[in-house]
Amino acid sequence: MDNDAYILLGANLGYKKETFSRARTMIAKEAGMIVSASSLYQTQPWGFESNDIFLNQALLVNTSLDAKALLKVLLKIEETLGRKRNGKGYESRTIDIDILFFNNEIIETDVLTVPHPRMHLRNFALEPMAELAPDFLHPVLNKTMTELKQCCPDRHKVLVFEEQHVGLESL
Ligand code: PH2
Ligand code: MG
Ligand code: MG
Repeated sequence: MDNDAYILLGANLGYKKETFSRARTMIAKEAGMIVSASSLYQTQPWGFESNDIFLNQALLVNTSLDAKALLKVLLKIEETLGRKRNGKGYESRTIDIDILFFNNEIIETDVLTVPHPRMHLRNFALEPMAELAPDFLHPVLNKTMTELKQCCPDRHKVLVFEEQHVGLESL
């Protein structure tokens, strides 16, 4: 059976736009078809101090993998794209690929929590999600992405860096 996964790319080190492009290519090859993509957003670091601004983008991926297998693939792609972890707290990174939603499922295992437990507190996740899927319902909070964005108290700045255009060839 096919699954719809909303995932979020994030990076604040290196050639972020280029890294995203490589990540999308690898996701399409190893995880499943990228059905849609949000604009690229420039976002202030949330939860830690850094002068390195983030780039974030949400994707809808149609995948035959289950959530655990998808996570494994995404972690491998992170590693290939130079992700280093020190294991404690938030830190700057070349790429982070998080599963925000997996169908309407609620998943709690030792390695994975879906919906992402903090996505509703973060403009950098809500803005791209509200663009991509404004009416998608958070299966735990029972609010749409638009509603969550409107009631989110986060004041970190989020700016469109590069708009997602519909390709001319598809018009
Ligand atoms: N990811 C984090 C912590 N803080 N801030 C922004 N702006 N974008 C992120 O992707 C991000 C963050 C944890 O993964
Ligand atoms: Mg993250
Ligand atoms: Mg992560």
